[in-house]
Amino acid sequence: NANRGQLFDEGNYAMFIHWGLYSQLANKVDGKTYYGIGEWIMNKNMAGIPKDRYKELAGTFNPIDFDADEIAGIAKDAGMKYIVITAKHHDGFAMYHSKACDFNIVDATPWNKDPMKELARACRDAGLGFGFYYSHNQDWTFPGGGGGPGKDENGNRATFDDYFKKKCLPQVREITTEYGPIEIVWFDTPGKMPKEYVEQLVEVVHENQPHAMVSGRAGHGLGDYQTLGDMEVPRHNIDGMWESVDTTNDSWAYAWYDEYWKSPREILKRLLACVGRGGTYMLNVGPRGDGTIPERAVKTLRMSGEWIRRYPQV
Ligand code: FUL
Repeated sequence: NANRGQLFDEGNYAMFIHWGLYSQLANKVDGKTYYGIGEWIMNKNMAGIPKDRYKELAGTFNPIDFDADEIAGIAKDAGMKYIVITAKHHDGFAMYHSKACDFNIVDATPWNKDPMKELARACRDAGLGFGFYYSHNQDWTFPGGGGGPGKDENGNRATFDDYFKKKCLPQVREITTEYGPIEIVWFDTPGKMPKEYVEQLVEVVHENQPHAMVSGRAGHGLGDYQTLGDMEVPRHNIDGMWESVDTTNDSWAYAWYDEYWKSPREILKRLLACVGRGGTYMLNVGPRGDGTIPERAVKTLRMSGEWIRRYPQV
């Protein structure tokens, strides 16, 4: 599809959002703080929260202050062109209404709403593109998922193929059909996922969303462009279509202690380093469990946005 690169041609600055059940923990479990990237809190290298206990977090997830128009407005004012948000991270919790798995924000939380319907609409209203992050390989709560439980509820062995057919593929169908036109599906950490699975996912995305791009981390070189390492800002030119993903502070997901904010000047430097070398810069914010974006992140984005508006040719 000749159209597919259009997104990067027309908009090389984007908002990335990591938001999920982990956001309400903010890196603190039973009074103890764990330092690291917040969306990994469940993992054994962080707090090591057992699956069933982690799942209980859905019962208290109630982001009453989530405001899709406000978030879209922040991105727009910053000079960003699209938003990519976690539909499902490694923890396996779907932040949208999934029919394939009831461990999702509508069926499992008291809030009972689908924020992605709202955000997709708000982005369209603001003239922004919209897309989903989807952890296709790692799924720490579904039987057979990468890094997940090896057995189902009845104690039967579950394979990656079980997870793929029951959850991953149906969910990728959902996110590419239920939210209108989307610009990107951002797969991540393919690990040792066999090629035939990645091929199927890429096919589903391209079939349902001919205009959408698949991230460089789909695996097996099947993405539509190159995604650099986490927070990697290149010091040399790079050929082809590529993207850098960065954070406003240190963690992707909200962490209560993480006040290591990059200054607006630092953000601009990193943005310009990417854009100047022909790449796209996707900058992350981590909303709190209540749905609000930390003030310092908002301020940084606004200040760099003011500079961008003054020099629109950049
Ligand atoms: C990584 C993931 O494991 C992180 O949690 C985060 O989503 C980052 C953008 O990609 O590899």
